Amino acid sequence: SNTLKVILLRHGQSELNHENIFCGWIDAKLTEKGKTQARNAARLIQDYCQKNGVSLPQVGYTSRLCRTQQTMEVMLDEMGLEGSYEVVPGVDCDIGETLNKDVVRVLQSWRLNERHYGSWQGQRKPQILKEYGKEQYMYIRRDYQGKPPAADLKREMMQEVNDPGSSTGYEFKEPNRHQKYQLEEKSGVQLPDSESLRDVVERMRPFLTQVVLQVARQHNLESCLMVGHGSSVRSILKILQNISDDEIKNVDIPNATPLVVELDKDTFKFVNRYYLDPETASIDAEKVRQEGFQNNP
Ligand code: DG2
Repeated sequence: SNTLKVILLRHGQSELNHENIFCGWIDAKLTEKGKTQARNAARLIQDYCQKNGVSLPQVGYTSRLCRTQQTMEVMLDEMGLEGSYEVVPGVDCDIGETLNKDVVRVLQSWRLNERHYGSWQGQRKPQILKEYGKEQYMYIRRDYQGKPPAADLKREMMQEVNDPGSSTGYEFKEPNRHQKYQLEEKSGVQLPDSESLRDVVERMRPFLTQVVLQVARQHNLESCLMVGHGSSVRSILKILQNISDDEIKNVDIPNATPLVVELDKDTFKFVNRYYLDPETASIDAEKVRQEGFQNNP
């Protein structure tokens, strides 16, 4: 076939998705439901590849947050690739010159991280909706330029969920993110304390065009697998499909629902895009949109 298949999905349900809490760069884990979702996603991708004569992805990408890494791991295990993949944390483009055909290479990059949700991180969606009102709430969540107030970085990382002793029921500790993002800081990357979707698109674009697409070209790949987040997946779609600043407001990304973006192999022009399970995708996308408007997600 003449197209490159970029297989794209958001991680499975995280502990904070489950609690209806804004997560952003907080490093929440998957719930059991999230893992099941990841296994289902892997099966859909396997069926798709088999039916269409596309080889399974040889290269995968995740963010530096563990919910995408866990999703990838569960998926690769489900595909029978347990033990035959290698994980390479990287800043930008260090995927290496050669690929071993029997080993899936998974590159982790901060550029695939979720949008930094500023001071909204760790806060309950219904609570923020009440504080800001419907219009501001949706503006900051979905407008291309919408940006929450900057975070107090001391509250950045949620270490333990479910601490009944703290006022929100959640305990924040301060292992500070310098520890986690040493690699990035050494390379001079300026890490954000709040981002709009525009900011995410700006940090994503060079990674997509200079790494993901170039690696596909260099190794003549038929497909690659990207596990991102709500807003990082929206950014990838915006770039690959050239969606307008206005239209992207209406796009919501459900958990662990694989989406294929077909690009012309030579020009990387957008050819087609489809969910592997379109009915579930549209129901679940609508639920994402409504988050905060009811207490139970
Ligand atoms: C969600 C997106 O991101 O929230 O940061 O809470 O994909 O990492 O679970 P993800 C978060 P919304 O923008 O959809 O409210």
